[in-house]
Amino acid sequence: MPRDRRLVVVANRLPVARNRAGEWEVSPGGLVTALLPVVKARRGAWVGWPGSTDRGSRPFLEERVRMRPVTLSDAEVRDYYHGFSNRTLWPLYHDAIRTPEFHRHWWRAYLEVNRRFARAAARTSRPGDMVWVHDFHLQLVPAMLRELRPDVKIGFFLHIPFPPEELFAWLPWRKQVLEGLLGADLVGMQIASDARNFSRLAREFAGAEGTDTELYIGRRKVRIGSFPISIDFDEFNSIAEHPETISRAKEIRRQVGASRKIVLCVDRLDYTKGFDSRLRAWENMLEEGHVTVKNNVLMQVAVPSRESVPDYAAMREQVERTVGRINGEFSQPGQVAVHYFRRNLPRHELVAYYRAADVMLVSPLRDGMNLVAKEFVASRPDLSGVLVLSEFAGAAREMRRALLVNPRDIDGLVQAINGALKMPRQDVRQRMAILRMVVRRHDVHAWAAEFLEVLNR
Ligand code: GDG
Repeated sequence: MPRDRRLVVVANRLPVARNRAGEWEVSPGGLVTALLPVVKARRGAWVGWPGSTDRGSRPFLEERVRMRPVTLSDAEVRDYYHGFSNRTLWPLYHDAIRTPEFHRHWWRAYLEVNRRFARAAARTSRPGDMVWVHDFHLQLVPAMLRELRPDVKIGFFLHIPFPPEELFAWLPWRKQVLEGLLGADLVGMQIASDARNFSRLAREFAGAEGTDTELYIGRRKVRIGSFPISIDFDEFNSIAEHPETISRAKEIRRQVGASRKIVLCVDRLDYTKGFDSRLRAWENMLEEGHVTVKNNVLMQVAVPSRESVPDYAAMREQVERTVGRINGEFSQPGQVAVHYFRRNLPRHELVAYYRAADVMLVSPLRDGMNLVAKEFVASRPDLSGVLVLSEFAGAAREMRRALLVNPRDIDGLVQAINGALKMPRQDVRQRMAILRMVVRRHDVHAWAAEFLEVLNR
């Protein structure tokens, strides 16, 4: 890890939020866990939106990090965040699973808010700093910041997929977005195909020249690379080994019926996560007698998200209807076919569920990486549990010893879940040991260190 330069992180959200008592508290989540210690170690800074309720805009010191809040008006939250970010870019970058909407007033808000972030980043940075900009909300910031501060190193990392030309070309502002990203010295993507898509589009629409890993804008070099994000392996592993977690996992198993095998799913309630085909596969398995409520249960933890976006509300209703239909058809007194939790579980409780599961089913239709798959294996020091993983999650590129599935193929899902439930113990242990080694070797700290090492070159 290069130690010489100070690090400024620029992300949609600050890493702290006010709790009920009005005090700042570190927000949970992989990105914050990964980056906050790095920023702290470098006495760096973080630029981000403090959340809708807070109007204060003065920089403050928290967690030994200088926080610079960027304030947004209600109209900007509506147009930049719920609109352009969540209803234009999110669906477009996820294979247009829902039709993206294109509105010029949303774009104007995106432009304006990106400019505000760039100005805040410019004011926060000192000559020679590394500025690391994150995610699809802020794709214009690298070029805007370069205009203001050509004396800093600029990195950008995209947490979601970068689409191929057939989709990206739909975007009326495609050239501006590419030029925005090309303002960086290093553009990082989750997997190689995202990086390739970006490089090709940059040559096609933004006048860049060069190869898939090194582009030139005039004489300025922009590096492109894939940096698969990861998790804090040791943290999950040690929570999983804690006696309280072990006894809670046993209790969960007892509560659902000690002899029943648990198939677990954990997702944000998002249409990219593949709820529908996964539930239909489970229904199919019950209908055809591959599984019975007496011996098996599907547990779905679904964390509410983006509830003000109409597609999300509609999807939630559909998921709940399907769960109701399956339970109506198959549940028995004291034994439901699908346990559905629409809530955010505390971290240690989540790990107890990971530990209690026989099969973890992660079947997004498209996902930049998917941290749940990595968290599950980190939570299995007992070397049991089988991971069934969608080919369309970035994580599938590294986690080759999972049972890989096409999430749209119901028969394929049925076969994979069946295979996982019946897998011989020796095979389960071997696969899990390899998966754990993969994630342990490349944890989130290695991810951040690799990105910053390349940026620092
Ligand atoms: C984006 C990209 C990429 C879930 N339920 C609970 C809970 N979670 C936590 C998980 C995990 C996180 O939420 C979800 O992360 P994912 O990676 O699965 O998905 P996105 O939210 O879509 O994240 C994705 C990621 O960015 C990072 O680059 O991998 O592809 O879409 O950490 O643990 N946490 C707690 N209770 C829950 O009930 N505490």
